[in-house]
Amino acid sequence: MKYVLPPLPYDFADLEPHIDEKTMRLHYSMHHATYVKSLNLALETAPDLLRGKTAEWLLLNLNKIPEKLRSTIRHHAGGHVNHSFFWQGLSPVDSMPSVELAKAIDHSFGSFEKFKIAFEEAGSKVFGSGWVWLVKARIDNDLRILTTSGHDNPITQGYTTLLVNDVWEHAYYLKHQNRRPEYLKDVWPVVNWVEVARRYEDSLSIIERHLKTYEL
Ligand code: MN3
Repeated sequence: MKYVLPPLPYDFADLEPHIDEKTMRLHYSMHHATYVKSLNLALETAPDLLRGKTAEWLLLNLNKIPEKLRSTIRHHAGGHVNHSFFWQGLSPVDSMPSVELAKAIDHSFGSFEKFKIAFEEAGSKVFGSGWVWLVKARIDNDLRILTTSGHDNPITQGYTTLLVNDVWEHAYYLKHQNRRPEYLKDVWPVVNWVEVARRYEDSLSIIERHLKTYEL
């Protein structure tokens, strides 16, 4: 099985002016495509056990990957999973959290506005390259904001991911240069809340899928 770059659900220019066309074009066609290409390359020399698995499976089963390939696969599989998830969570169409999701956000953060401020703050503070996430904790169903460095993904720590923003410089440097907090604020109008709500509502089946993934 070859990993493939998933089609973008909108055109490069559709998220303008919030995310500019040139950034989208480079980010998807160069950065994400390179993770896919490098992941395929790394798998060429991997044991048969690892072939035909989803990129998510690889992240959830890093202990089954030979040490000499582990950090390469962790990086490129993470880059592929995170970017695929990121694109799906954006949309040029205006949307709002569903009633259920809005209630959960209010419960965990006090209000939607407070949640957004906390998410922006967490994203601003990521040192170096990484991601800022809204996740649901499996242990108590609470929503939390987490950050990961490199291309690490909270699914490996018992969380279901709902929303992510990419805070690697390549995600914003062309338009915002060093103003990462401004970029984090700019992205809100293009968040696909319909997709975030779907992930929230599907979180139980997503957890089951991950648990099964561990057993394979
Ligand atoms: Mn990126």
